[in-house]
Amino acid sequence: MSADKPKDSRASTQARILLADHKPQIEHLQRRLFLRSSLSIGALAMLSGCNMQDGDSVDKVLWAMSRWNDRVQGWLFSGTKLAPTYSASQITNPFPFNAFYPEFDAPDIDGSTFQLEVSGLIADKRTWNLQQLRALPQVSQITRHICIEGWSAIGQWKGVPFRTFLEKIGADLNARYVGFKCADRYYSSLDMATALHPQTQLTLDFGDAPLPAKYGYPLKLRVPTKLGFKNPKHIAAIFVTNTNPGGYWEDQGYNWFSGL
Ligand SMILES: Nc1nc2c(c(=O)[nH]1)N[C@H]1C(S)=C(S)[C@@H](COP(=O)(O)O)O[C@H]1N2
Ligand SMILES: [Mo]
Repeated sequence: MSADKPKDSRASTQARILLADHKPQIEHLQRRLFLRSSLSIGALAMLSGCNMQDGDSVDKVLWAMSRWNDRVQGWLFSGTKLAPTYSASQITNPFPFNAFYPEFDAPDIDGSTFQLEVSGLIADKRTWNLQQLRALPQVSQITRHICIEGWSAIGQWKGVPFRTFLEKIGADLNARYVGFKCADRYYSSLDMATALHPQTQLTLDFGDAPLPAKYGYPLKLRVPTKLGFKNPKHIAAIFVTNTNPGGYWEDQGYNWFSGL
């Protein structure tokens, strides 16, 4: 499926029309069924079979489908599908800012004292400063960031292939999840296949300069195979675990897998 044209756009349009009377549910539906046509159609069938006046039962069905969706996508995902890449002339300028707060509230972090914490199922629990992270191999890529709120933008990010970093810290690559804690209380997590994906990047630069505060200084994770909310900015700590750590939006109903 191309990142530009989700196959289910017709089905989700139908869903929007059908659910026009159920405004509180619409936003959730869009978030949870955004990515998969089979689920959109299945959801409509199931929803029409349940009492649409009853917000609770609609919600239960959606949660069940969302969990099923995560499982199936996890089974199908090969870890090899590549997100499209773009040329420098296609870069979006200005690039949009997004967070759960306005831009002027973006955390102001001192890079000279910054220490990335690493923990969980890893061999080497020493912290990392920015100099050490910059001494690792750096790769640049131009990809599309897709936000669930309905916008997308092309940007260039440079950093350490995340697989390289996980290998450096002796992470158990058979563990199930990698979790992220951010300086602004945001948090998120990825399945290990996505963490090891060749395009998943521990990012230090936006364009040719260090990440500006609004885009995640000093460190973010760029995951072009996932929706924007699974790209944590201002990363303070990374941990490897077999228990799903959830995430800031994931725990409020956004589909956890949300990607290829
Ligand atoms: N720490 C942190 N990371 C975050 C968020 C946030 O609020 N805090 N918002 C997420 C969402 S929903 C999006 S779309 C992208 C926005 O990244 P940008 O500001 O570089 O466009 O960051 C993601 N990562
Ligand atoms: Mo987003």
